[in-house]
Amino acid sequence: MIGDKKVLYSGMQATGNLTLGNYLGALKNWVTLNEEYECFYGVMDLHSLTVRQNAAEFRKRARSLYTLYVAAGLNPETNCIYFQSHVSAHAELAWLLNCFTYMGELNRMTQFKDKSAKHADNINAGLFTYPVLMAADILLYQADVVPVGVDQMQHLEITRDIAERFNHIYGDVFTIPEGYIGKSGAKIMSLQEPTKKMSKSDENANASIYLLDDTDTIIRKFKRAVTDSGSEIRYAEDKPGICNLMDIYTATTGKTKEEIEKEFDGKGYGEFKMAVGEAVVSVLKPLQDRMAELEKDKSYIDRMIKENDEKAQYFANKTLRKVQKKLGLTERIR
Ligand code: ATP
Ligand code: LTN
Repeated sequence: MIGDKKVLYSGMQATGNLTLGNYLGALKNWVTLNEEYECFYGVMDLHSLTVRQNAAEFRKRARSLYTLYVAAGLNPETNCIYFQSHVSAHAELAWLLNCFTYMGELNRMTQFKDKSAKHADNINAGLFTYPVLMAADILLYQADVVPVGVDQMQHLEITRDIAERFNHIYGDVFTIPEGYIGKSGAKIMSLQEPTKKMSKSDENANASIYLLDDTDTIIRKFKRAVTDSGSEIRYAEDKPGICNLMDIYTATTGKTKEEIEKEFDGKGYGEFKMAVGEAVVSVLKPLQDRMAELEKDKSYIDRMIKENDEKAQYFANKTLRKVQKKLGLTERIR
């Protein structure tokens, strides 16, 4: 708790361009939950380093992600939006928590398995201990709730296990966080292979809608989206392509599956794809306009970065000092 509010923590890696999956699965929910909680949102640039980055591009992309959070509707004056690498307590707590995490637990993480298969030439220790750094992110701020897409729930479970293990030995040091999955958009699938999640690191650009794609590109990608045999717009297990488009339509218009089935009764896939494309454009266009505005005002974003770094450091260091003390590390002399 900070004041009388519960704490919300979340973040995204600064790798690749954000997709509609990131928006509907995460960012959009953050905005909805915003009022109710004291919120911290990190640009997870340390996590991004588990994959090789080009320094110049990376720097630009991380800043752009920060601005995108703001463009999506998170007010940096009332929410703490900051860069993970600017708060050294993240790396420090991650080390301490490494000593409370078992190899066997980390070995079970599906993201580690997936990413090792994808980057077979660079299976580094950071990729393996990635969930421990994520646990440190969350636990430093004593978060009550962590909104993420379904794919991150396993990392949230390990965070809870680590926190409970630590608390069991040292008393109530960490708040045990709960995951939060939004009602719709929890898992948006690839437009080209609808059994695979839409991912910003997908090599096929037609598989993902990027948040900064222009209108024509968005419509074209939806027109080309892989659909299933048959012609009915129906939410059914054997129609992963149509289900995904319906999920996207629900998440962008608020319409239920029944309403959509009724709306497109007797109409073909072509017409439905167009409607989904237009619904997505109407959600992304205002965000893109705001992004362009914000990018013109460098000094505003700079000021927000500076103020929020300090705020994040204050709360993070408070927890870190408590942990260090519990562990018996020698106290600083002031
Ligand atoms: P990468 O492809 O590089 O692994 P990613 O697209 O999965 O990245 P992350 O940075 O890992 O993106 O995730 C940011 C947030 O977006 C997380 O909360 C994650 O659960 C959510 N998210 C990512 N992809 C999707 C998706 N396809 N559907 C719903 N939520 C998603
Ligand atoms: N692993 C997350 C990004 C992330 C995160 C966090 C999310 C890093 N630290 C803490 C929530 C809370 C991902 O989305 N891939």
